[in-house]
This record gives sequence, C-alpha cells and structure tokens, in this order.
Amino acid sequence: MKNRLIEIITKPVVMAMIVASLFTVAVPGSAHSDGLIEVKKAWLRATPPSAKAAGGYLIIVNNTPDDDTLIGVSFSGARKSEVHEMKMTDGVMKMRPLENGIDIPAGKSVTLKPGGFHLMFMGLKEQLKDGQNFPIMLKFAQSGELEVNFPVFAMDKGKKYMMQEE
Ligand SMILES: [Cu+2]
Repeated sequence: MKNRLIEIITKPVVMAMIVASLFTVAVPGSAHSDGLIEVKKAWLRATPPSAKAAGGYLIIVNNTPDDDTLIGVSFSGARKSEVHEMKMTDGVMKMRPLENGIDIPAGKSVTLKPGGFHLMFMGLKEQLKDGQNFPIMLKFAQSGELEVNFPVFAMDKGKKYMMQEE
C-alpha cells in the first residue's frame, strides 16, 4: 500500500518533468542560452607583406552560470600568441600581455577590439591577406579549448564588421 502511494504521487511529477524537458528542447528559435561560451565577430587584421605581428579581435559571450577567463590563444601561423591589452599610459598608447588573461563574467560579454583588449600574434609565418580564414584555438580556464574560425579583414573592414548587428 505504501509503495503504491509513492507511485501515484511520483508518476505525474515524472511525466511533467519529461514534458517540460521535451518542450524546452523543441522550442525553435528560443532565446535560451545554450550554456556555453559563444564567440561572435572574430577576425584577424590583414598585414602588409613584411609585418611580423597581427592583432585578432572578437566578442566573447559567457552563457554559462560560471565566471570564466580567457587564459590563452594559439595560432599555427604565428610563433607566439598572447592575450594583450592596449591602454593609454602617460599619454602614450602601450600594449602589454595579460598574464592572468581576460575575465569573462557569467552572463556577460567582453569585446576584444582595436585599441583595447586583443589577441596578439607574433612571428607570423606568412602574410595575412583579406579574404583568408584561419582556425585559432582559444583557451578558457573553465570551459577548456574552443576552436574558432577567424576571417582576415583589412582594418576598416574589420571595424565595420564588428559594429554591424547580428
Ligand atoms: Cu598587442
């Protein structure tokens, strides 16, 4: 009798949970976050033939419930890849590597753009030309590695691309 009672009580609850989860998955175009790190508007700056370094830019959206940090980047087309910040110091624009990475708080987005946070690729193995595409690996403290396709754009084209709405 006791078992039967538990069965009666739990059955509709289980059914409701199944229906709810089916519904959540089935809703098309839902604004629900997928619970992952999302990258938008990634691009690499095109370089002149002899340039040794290039910047990479993107918007990182943290759809996870936890704060995360972009701690590293790697690109096979460069000997060294770093996470940088460009900042006005004593009236001079200077850039420096961020040893602790860039914090991406839970539910927030952070933009890496010319003049601010950026990815820095040094010792380029080849010229980066407008129209090319390269896979680049981003490394996050919580979410692990994420490979992202970076198209190459000239500076003005890249800036416009970043400002466009989705
Ligand atoms: Cu830099």
